[in-house]
Amino acid sequence: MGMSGRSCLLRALFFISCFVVDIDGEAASHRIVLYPQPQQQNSIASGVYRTAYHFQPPRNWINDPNGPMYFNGVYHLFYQYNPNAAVWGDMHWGHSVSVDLINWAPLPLALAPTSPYDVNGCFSGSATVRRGTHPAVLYTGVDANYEQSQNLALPANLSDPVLTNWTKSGHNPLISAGDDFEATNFRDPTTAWVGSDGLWRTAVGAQIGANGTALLYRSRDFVRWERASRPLHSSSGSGMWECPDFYPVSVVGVEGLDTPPTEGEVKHVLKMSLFETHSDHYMLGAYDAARDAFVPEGEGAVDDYRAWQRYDHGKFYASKTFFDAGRRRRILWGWLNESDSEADDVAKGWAGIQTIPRTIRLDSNRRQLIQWPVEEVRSLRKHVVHLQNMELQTGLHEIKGVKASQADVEVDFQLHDLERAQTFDPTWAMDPPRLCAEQDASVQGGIGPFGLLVLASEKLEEHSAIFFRVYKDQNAYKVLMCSDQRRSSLWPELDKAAYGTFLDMNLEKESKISLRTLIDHSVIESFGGGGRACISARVYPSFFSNSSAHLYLFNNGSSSTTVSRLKAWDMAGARLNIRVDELSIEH
Ligand code: DQQ
Repeated sequence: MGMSGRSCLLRALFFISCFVVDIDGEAASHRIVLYPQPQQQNSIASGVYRTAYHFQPPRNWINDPNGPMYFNGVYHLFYQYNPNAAVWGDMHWGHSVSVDLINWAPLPLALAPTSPYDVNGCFSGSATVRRGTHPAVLYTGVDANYEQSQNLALPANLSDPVLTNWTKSGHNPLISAGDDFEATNFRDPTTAWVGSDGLWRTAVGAQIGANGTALLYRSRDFVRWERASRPLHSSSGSGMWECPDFYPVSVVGVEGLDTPPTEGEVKHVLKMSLFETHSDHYMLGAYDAARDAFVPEGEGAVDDYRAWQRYDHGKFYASKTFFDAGRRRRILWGWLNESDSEADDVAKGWAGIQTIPRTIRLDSNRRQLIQWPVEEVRSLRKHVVHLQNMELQTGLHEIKGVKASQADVEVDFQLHDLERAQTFDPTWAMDPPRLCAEQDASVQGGIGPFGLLVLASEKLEEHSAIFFRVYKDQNAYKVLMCSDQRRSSLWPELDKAAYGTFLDMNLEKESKISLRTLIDHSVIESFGGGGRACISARVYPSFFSNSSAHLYLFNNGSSSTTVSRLKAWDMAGARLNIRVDELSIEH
């Protein structure tokens, strides 16, 4: 097929996909049932959307990752868990352990809301491995008046290799709210660190007036804590800061760092989860140890959260990092909520998953963080489809031979004819998701849109598009990355969003844009530009119950691009709920 034929085909397919969506919506509201119809199966509840290799427990609701840690050769992942329902509430700490971050064994609940100070929930918190030998978790308790305090729990038996049981401290509650803020806005202590004075520090999220803040507390014995006169950091108008996270990153190497180092060639990261927008933002900066304060730099120094950077531009919240002392890396986990309705969650009996654990480090440009799935994920790769130096002209190219609902796809797009890029309108910089929706995959451009159509039905009525578009700005090229779920499913009442961001990269120098997308039934987790931008999404294609998914490369730009390399792997399922004795724990 020639180029114009492909172009026609592409336009036709996009047209059909829009048309079918509209017609279906129209028809749905005027449907007349002449004969009794078989009950339509609620496809959301059918089980096909459960993940094969993203962490989730067998049933019920989960949200924030809590207290992740590496201890004695075992990875611990705790998480906010409602053991009795697939909706938020009655918060416990669930607990699973792993030796490879891929296969997990569930343990009994680590924390339950049984004490007066946490009777309304054991909310989020962090683990600290004190002196490398004594793990402790600090967590938020919510009392009968919904007032929040910070509390301590310790392993009941340190010689148990998986730390099955946890005991709440008899000194709880350790830290109560101050008089200058609402006790209902005081939660989620960080991993603690020791200052040069030998005192422990932890930061707790709070809201004072309209200001989001990470309050700082110090302690000699981990039990008696005093509030510092200044917060670690605060900002005006950003509202409640949930789940703060504070850690160093190396400026010179790729190794992760443990929380204490304040000297040497490091920068510090302060992350906060903004309650009002349900998005995680971070700032790069320095830790001024003398003042015990975080000093943001660059865009973080602008006192407006819209200028702060984001870990992920899609569905991603309440994340937390930990230092993996075994492999000297820092690992990030985030919570991916569902995009369906609460009624759907109840019908399917579960809600919430965790992202793939991602290593996190500073980019060589020192301006942003780079995230990448932990290398252990590669152990799940099976059969591979490989393409090299393929000219991707305007049109669609199906990637056959891979199970498209459970795959890991890596692709490099080599660009040429950059001068054909569309001219950039500076107002577009304000709202990349809107730009992704307005200039979606069906809107022809100069350089791009090109990328992947994933979880696509045979006739493309349903698909999600992950794509790039290049614009020519005054002195540089701008690269837009989008993940558009608006046509991901014919099921109504889903949150079908278009997400997007600009990639901070020098396209003239690199001339190549890479994309890695992890596809896992209802998850699309994408890493653009080698992990400079991430977008995670949750989708529920309606065709899943009776037909299999397709995967395409596409280009809807007037200029061709070269797929210099594509590898798409079938992914094996992780074993997410094995018995502890099936883990090979080395003693
Ligand atoms: N989730 C927890 C809180 C935290 C919030 C409650 C963030 O501790 O602030 O489930 O999602």
